[in-house]
Amino acid sequence: MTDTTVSSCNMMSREETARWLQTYDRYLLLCHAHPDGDTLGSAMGLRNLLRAMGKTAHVICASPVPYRLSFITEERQSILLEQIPGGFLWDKIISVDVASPTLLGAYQTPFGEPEHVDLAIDHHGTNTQFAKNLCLDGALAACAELVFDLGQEIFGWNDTDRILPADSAVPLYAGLNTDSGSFKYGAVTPATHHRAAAMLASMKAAGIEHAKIAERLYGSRPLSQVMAAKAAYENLRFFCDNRISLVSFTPETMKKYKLADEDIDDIVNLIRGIQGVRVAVHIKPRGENVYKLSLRCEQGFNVSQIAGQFGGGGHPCAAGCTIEDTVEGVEAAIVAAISAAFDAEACGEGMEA
Ligand SMILES: [Mn+2]
Repeated sequence: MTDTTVSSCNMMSREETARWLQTYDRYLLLCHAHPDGDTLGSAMGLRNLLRAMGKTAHVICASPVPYRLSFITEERQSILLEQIPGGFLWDKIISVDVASPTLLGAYQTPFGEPEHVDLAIDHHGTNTQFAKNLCLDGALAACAELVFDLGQEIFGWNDTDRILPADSAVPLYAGLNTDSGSFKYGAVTPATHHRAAAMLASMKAAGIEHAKIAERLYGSRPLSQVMAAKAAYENLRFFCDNRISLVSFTPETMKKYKLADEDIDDIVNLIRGIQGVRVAVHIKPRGENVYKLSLRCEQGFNVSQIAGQFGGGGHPCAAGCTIEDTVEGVEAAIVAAISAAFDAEACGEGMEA
C-alpha cells in the first residue's frame, strides 16, 4: 500500500475552508470505505450544513453502512454514487475523515483521476495530503468536531441562542460519540465537551433523546456479532509476556461462524483493556492472503508508528494497516514490529508522539 504525497497540497484554516464552502454550489462528499460513525456522521453533518447554506450536496461511500450506523444515513445501508437521483453533476469533491486515498475503496479513482479530491477535511495527523486542499486538525478526537467548527464559522452555532439544526447535530454527535470512545479517549478536551453540549442542546430543542442514539450505537448487538465475540475469545492469544493481545480471523473462521465483515469491525475493542496488555491487534481478512490489521494501545505507546512501517497510519493509540501474506506471516511480522518497539523503549529510545 503506497500513497503518493502531493507536495502541492494547500493547507487551509477553518476560516478559509468556511469561505471555500461558500464559494461553490454542488458538492460530492466521500466517506472512507468500511465506514465508521465519524466518517458517516461528519459527511452527513456537512451535507446538511451545506444544504442549510442553499447548496446541493450528496454523500457516497464505497462499502455498505452497518445497521447500527444507518440512522446516520437516514436508514440507508447503501449510499453509492449510482443511487444519487437525477444525473447529479458536482463542482467539487470533498473527502471527510479520510487519511489516505486508498481508504476510499472503489472511490479512490472512480472517475479515472487519482487526484480528484478538491478538499479533505480530516483529523488524522497521518493524512497523506492527497487532496488539492486540506483542512486538518490532528489534535481532535473526531472529524465531526472539525465539521462542527466549520458550521460555527459559517452560522455562529453555540448551545444557547444559535443552536445548530438537528439534522446536523445528530450525525455530528454520532461521529463524536463513536470516535472519542464515548468521550473516553485522550484527545477529548474541554472544547470537545463544549461542541457536544451544543449538539445536545440542538437535539433537546428538537425532542431527540441522546440516550436513544447511544442505545442504537451500543445497546443492541445482532447475534452474529455475539458469535464474532465468541470466535474472538476462542482464538485470543498473547505475546511478549502478555503485553500483546492478538486475534486473527481467517476466511475459514469467517465461514465457520457465518460472519460478515461488519460483525468483526469492533473486535479490537474487545481484546484491549486487559490487565497487562499494552497493544491489541485484530487481524481480519480482506481477500486471498490480504489482511487488514487494527491496532490499539495504551497511552504512551504509538501504534500509528507501527502501522506506518507497513504503509498504514492512524492515531497514536488507534491505527491500522494492510499486509499481504499468509495469516501466520502477518502475525509474525506484526508481533516482531511491536516487540522491537518495546525493546527500543526499554533502551530509552522512546517513541515519537
Ligand atoms: Mn475519525
